[in-house]
Amino acid sequence: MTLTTLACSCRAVSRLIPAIAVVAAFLPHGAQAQVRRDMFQIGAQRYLRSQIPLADPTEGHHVAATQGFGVLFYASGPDGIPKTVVRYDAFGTVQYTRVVAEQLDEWVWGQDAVCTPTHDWVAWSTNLGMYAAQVADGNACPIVQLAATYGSVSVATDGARFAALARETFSPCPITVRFFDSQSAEVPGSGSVSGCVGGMTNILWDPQILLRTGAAPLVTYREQQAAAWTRYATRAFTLQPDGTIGPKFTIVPSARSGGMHLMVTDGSIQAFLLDQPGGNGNYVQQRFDSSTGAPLSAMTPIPDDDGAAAISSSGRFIMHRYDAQLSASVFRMFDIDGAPVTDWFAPLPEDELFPQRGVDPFYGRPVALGPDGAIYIFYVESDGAAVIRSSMLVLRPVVPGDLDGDGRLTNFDIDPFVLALTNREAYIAAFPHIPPEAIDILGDMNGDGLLTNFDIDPFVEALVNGP
Ligand SMILES: [Ca+2]
Ligand SMILES: [Ca+2]
Repeated sequence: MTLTTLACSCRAVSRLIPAIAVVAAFLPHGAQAQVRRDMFQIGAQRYLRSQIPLADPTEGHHVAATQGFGVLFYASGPDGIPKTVVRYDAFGTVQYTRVVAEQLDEWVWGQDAVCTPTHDWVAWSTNLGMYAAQVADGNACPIVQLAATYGSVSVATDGARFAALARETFSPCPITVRFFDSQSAEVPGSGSVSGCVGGMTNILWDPQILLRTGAAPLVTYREQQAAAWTRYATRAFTLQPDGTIGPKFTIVPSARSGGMHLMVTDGSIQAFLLDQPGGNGNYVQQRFDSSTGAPLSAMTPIPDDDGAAAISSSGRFIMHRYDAQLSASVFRMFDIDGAPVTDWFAPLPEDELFPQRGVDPFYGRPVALGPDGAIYIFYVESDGAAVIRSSMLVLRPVVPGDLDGDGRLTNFDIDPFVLALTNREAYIAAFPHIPPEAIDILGDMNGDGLLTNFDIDPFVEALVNGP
């Protein structure tokens, strides 16, 4: 199919497919629920919005994302739900649901997860110890015990290997770090550390393992300032191949408290620090060199936030807060250096999300932002005592004309475009990963909401000259 033959090969097709459609999808624990998909606009960017209710409401949760995929890791209390991983594609379709550990009278302290196109790693802490496991292609690999008591967990990947970190809460031995390949085998000589590492104290909060391509792994942490419970410095050290630690260096010496989120983006560290005491209680953002701790950007206030950040591997990040006036969780995206990319937006009015919500306002968190710009948000509705309902929401940027669904408009979209226009049943059979109700959303080039012959000329125009 060439551009010349494209326009004349298409016969008249006009289908009235509702912009909002409802389909069934498989959900955790064998139950079925309704997936709702429609269009959503944030600024000039259109999104395919997929809302996926969870069959069993759950509270504990972690969300991670990569190109094309997002992972929800959730668990609940002793009377609750096994620790479970659900992988969604950016169209909101469940790829698999996998229980990684049965519930054994454990309570869950913390969770972490990383997501790659082919492997997901999760780590969690319970009263019985800290654990990590890989989930790949729908199979759960053996569970690794990182430590025998509870504490903080962190997992990371550089695409080739995975690292899991555990920090025991009451142990003088601050960290355990272990490295694994994509088959869950421990990587020999990779610098795995178990037990005490030299020169550390137990004043080490929120340690995170960061993997950098072509450089030694990094552990970042908050170190309490002497005699000041609420004041911390953000520091880091490298892990050497022999399992020893390199020199510690300071990233943020200032006396700032509260949450901190770090991730390597293009070899830099993205840091979020709660600007108090003395500040206004909002977060500030700054990037640092991951080898020296030297600042790479000015310290930028993030206005009006009160929520945690989610950072994409592209360096973009998203903040979250509860808007009492809207009675809704709102989100805002920023570029790698803290400039707003969007205004604050409510991804879904809460009355639409939870029509029978309880007396407590629902909250929407956590959130993950993929490098493809897809946003994954896990919503929970509570009546103040228990979780009543929970729901996954996926916002996938719509690239008009992207009928093969890879997130870009290229020549590979010509044949799918023609097929969707001329034979929708054949298109649905050829592109099963694309929800049928998304065809008009993806194929509509002239803004009337439908894929018709009137979209041919704008499609060719966009392909030749860009959107
Ligand atoms: Ca495409
Ligand atoms: Ca159209």
